[in-house]
Amino acid sequence: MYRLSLVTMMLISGFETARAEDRSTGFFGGEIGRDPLAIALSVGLMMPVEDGWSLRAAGQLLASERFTETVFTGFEFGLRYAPPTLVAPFVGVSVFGGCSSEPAADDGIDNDWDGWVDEFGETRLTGLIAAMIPEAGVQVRFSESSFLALKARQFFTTETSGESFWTAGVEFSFKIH
Ligand SMILES: [Ca+2]
Ligand SMILES: [Ca+2]
Repeated sequence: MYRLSLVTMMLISGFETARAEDRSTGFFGGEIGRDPLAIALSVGLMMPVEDGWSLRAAGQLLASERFTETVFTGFEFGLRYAPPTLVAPFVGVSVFGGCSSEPAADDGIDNDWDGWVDEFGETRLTGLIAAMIPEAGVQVRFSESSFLALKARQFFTTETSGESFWTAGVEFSFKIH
């Protein structure tokens, strides 16, 4: 827990530095794991800090056939190092926190505490998840701010079944301003 809060503090101070430089790029990616069958989709922002280091923040959907609740959505924060070459191997690590939910518009309860009972689209929380995700891969740059990456990641999750697994996937980064 101490290590996790230390990482969080490092990420927050890093994000403040990155915001000042304002050179962020957007990215989206998808990956799949075969044993167990798992899928992760992410869309986010990547902010160069210095000398090849980047901070990353993304919304992520994570699903696995072995999870108690199959699909979780949440946010991921991470750090990646890639040398500034045309073709660059990279390594990184991120933390993910998410939740799962189900429709709850017919149970007579205000599940989301917004003052409306059983309003259209109301859902109830069914599970929480956290994960630590080391990664490695190779990226090919098209310009200063865009690249295509092939990546492999290992998920260590708080789930009680299928808690650890590998995925492989692709990621595309693009300029946003
Ligand atoms: Ca409600
Ligand atoms: Ca309800």
